[in-house]
Amino acid sequence: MYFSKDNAVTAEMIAERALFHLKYSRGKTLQVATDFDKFWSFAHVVRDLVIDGFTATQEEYLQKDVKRVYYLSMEFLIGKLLERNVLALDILKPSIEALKKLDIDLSTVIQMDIEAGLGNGGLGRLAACFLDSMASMELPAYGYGLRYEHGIFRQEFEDGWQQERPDNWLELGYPWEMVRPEYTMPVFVYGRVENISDTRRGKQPVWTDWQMFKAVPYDIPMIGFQTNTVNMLRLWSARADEGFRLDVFNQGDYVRAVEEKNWAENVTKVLYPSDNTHAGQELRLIQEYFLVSCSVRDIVRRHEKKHSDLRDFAEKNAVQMNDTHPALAVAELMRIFCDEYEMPWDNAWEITTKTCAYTNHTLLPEALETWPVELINRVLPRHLQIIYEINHRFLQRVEMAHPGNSELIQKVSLIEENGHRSVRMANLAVVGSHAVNGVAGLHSKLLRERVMPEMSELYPNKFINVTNGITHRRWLLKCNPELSALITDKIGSGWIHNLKELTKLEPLATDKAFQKEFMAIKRRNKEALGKMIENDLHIPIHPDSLFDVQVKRLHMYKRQLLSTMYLITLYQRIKANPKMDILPRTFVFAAKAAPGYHLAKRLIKLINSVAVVVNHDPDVAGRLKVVFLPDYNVSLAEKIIPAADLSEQISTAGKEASGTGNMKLSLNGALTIGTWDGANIEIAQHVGEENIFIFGHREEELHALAQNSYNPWTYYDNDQELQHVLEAIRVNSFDPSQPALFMDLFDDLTRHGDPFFYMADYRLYLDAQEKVEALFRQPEAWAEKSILNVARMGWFSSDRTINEYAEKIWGIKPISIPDTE
Ligand code: 26W
Repeated sequence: MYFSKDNAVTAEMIAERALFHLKYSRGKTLQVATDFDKFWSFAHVVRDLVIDGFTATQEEYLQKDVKRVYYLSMEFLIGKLLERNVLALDILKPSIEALKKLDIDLSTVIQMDIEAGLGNGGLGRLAACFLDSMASMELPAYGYGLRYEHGIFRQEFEDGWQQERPDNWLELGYPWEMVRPEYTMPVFVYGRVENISDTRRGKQPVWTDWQMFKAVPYDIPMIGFQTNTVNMLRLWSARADEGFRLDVFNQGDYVRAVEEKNWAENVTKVLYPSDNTHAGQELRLIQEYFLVSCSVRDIVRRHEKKHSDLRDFAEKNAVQMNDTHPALAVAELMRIFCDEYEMPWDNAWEITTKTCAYTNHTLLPEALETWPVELINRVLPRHLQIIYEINHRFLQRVEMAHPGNSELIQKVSLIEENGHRSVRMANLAVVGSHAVNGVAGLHSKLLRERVMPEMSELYPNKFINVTNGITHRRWLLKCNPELSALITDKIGSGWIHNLKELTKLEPLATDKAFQKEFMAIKRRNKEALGKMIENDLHIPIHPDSLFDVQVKRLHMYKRQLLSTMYLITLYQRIKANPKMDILPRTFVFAAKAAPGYHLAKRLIKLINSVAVVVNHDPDVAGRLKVVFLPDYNVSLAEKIIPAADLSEQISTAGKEASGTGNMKLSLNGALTIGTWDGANIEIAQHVGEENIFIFGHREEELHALAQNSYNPWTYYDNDQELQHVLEAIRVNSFDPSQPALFMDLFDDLTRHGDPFFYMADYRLYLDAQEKVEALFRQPEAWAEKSILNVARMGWFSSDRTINEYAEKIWGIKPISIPDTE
């Protein structure tokens, strides 16, 4: 329960409990306690406050036997939790007071909090926003994921190059988790299938000779915002089983046996850091199965607490697969129903498909998961049989409806055959689900029309859209406290529960006094970020310059190189004409590149090289600054986003499934310069096309260009500035001691055919930037549009998104948890 009302939590009580934890959990006196000890103790006070709600919530779900949703995801990019939890419990004031008695302030304690970076980017952060919304909307929901020992790597720059360092987030302990060894699950891999005679059922496939290991759950409470609901995120950690490789122990090879035991514990060692490329490692497949296997068992276990059989399983459980990474859930449910519960295939299939749903998050072909049949056969032999059986029955039905159409069969088959055979995980997920959704309007359309046209014709009603959203509790209330206070002051606090209420700000957009207050807050946020940059990177920043922000994973399709080309163009213009009148701009980049993504890593080096030159050139006279902030993560995003003037969302049209950073930035008053892609389109529709800078070729146009043998050189030949920029990249004019360092980038845009249409959009982008510049020179006009962006972004709350999932896909309803005494 939350404690704002009568029986309020007092500062005395918090202080007393924190001192108790300091003494009995940390073994410290106040005199010798470190900041971390104080953080730990305070975090435990907060945690203690939610235990009653946590148990009451589970109890209520059980007693009322409500339908629950299980969100299966290989990634949860949570960030820090302490401040969020304090706000959710509405104990900010007494906490500030209480911590004084521990000789520390809340902001220091919050800084000590531990960053849970268990995700790569958009997909993982979306999962975290969804947990927030599901708890805040009182939905019976669970997150299931993996407790990686090392989350996304820490990024450092050495001589401008990205270096990856391990993230040791668990090193000092993690106060938000509770280990639950009593719910440990066994997991089986490898082995073979034997057909063994069963007296009742005849010959039955039996999976034998497997290796067993264990999954230990760690639960993190997800506290609803000022409600009694406390849901949980259950993260599994791999352990060796005592019986693991008992055969080798028995052979007396003790050391090898212990080594192999180690192998089992490697399963949850590290998050795979590539985003949008499928590498196909055996260990990754085992990770995916590990998540699926123990989560599904746990779901079945919970179901059986109230039900003697599994007949109404689909009426009580919904499983949402976050991309195809957990798509083996389809085969695992079938295996459990058929092999372990002896259910007839057709019944099992009906329950499985009614239970499962699949969200697609990317159209990039290199990201679509396929696993070699040979590999699945070795790791999960029984699952491969089941996948074959699913495919066989599915293709039979396709053949009945479209006799003799072998091309169709080959396209929709779960098995791809080109030289060697692989399982197409997206096809498995589509066939095994009752709903398949894309994450923004255009994306869902392209998913239907371009990626899976045959599937969407076979299942016209399965494919739907649910546009992404973000939790405004983190991405406005928490990260931008001053703006939040101003909003509340003007329109009341209703927006915190219903973000659509922000529209009440609209009439204030032209109010000069309000504009002043609003822009003063933006200015202070910029000063704060500027100070941080000066302290950490020793680059002086002018808070009146336009803060031009591009923060997201580094990828060629996201086109950080396009804004770099613009930046180089501006620099070259200044060099040609040092006295020119140019709007002062601070380019802020932050991005991690997948460790094996060579072009992306080179681009980081390029941006850092340009930064060194531009930031020190006296001709520039401080009018351009380039900052590449290292180690982009959730907490850094929370500092950058409130300080942004301009939000760069310039992906190649048709490539960014949705984007969610675009929403966070606009909600905090940044104007967007963006392509007609992903959720940019819906943002334009909501804020009004006059309040956003849309530019560039649209997806249909690019599609047509590609079909008519697109030639990047045409653009090159017709644009002198473009030639000049490309030349600078080709020869590396930023560091003549290392010529040709960036030849690969140059080649990609020219000789290699410019797959992401940089050349086609370059001039259009520059034109749009010119409009940005002109508007920024009119502070009142800019302020008006900025306010209108904030006022009209309410629809992008993940509460709205989750509502759509709950209604259209899951069929679950909110249930309020009674107060506990
Ligand atoms: C198997 C390798 C791999 C790893 C991660 C393939 C694909 C992924 C993710 C699906 C990539 C991803 O994060 N996609 C992003 O999802 C966001 C949430 O829906 C969208 O807003 C982004 O546009 C999309 O790129």
